[in-house]
Amino acid sequence: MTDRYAQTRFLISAAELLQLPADTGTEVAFAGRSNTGKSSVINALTRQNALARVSKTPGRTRLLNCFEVMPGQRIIDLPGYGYAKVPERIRSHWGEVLEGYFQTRDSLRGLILIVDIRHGLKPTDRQMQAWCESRDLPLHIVLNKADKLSRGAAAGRKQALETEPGHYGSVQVFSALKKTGLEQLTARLDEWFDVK
Ligand SMILES: Nc1nc2c(ncn2[C@@H]2O[C@H](COP(=O)(O)OP(=O)(O)OP(=O)(O)O)[C@@H](O)[C@H]2O)c(=O)[nH]1
Ligand SMILES: [Mg+2]
Repeated sequence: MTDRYAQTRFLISAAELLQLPADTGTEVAFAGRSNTGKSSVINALTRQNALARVSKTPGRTRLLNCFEVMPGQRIIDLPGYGYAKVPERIRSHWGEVLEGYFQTRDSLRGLILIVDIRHGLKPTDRQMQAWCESRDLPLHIVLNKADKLSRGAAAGRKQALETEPGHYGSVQVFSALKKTGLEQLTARLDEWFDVK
């Protein structure tokens, strides 16, 4: 496994699309429901405990947090969707920002969808999945928090998802807590970042 993701550094937190870095090079977005562990997965990947903020309070990531893996190679930690306690006004604002991001970002090369393995894909996750498929955007689904299930049960969840009729996207089991599944995740990112 390469160490290249350990070099990742924080670039900028954008509240609006206009604040994002120039839309050049290659970008990979991490999306998913609130509290599924997007920030924790990024920290595990980069082996930095506090690069992306982690919180026990769902809905913590309110900004598009941009990280640079290498010049021209970025990771974006997106705010989680589906957290009911976020006021409607903010939720609809974020819906628009996220939609704008996905519709306009030319450098977006792939989407990492973080899912709580215990809960599986929820309707908004399904929408993201369908959206990726309609665009031919590569999708990698990370079933996180696998430490909460037995190994067999975790493998079963993965298989059930992969064998759904019309399934789109690669799938893996992951635990940000135990740092398991990192090799598969880095292999997929290496593909998108065109690492030789
Ligand atoms: N057991 C377990 N807990 C995890 C794992 N990954 C994240 N968590 C916990 O889940 C909670 C949410 O993690 P975050 O990384 O903040 O989740 P997030 O998806 O970035 O959340 P938002 O930014 O609020 O959408 C924290 O309490 C984490 O410690 C994991 O693999 N296993
Ligand atoms: Mg977060």
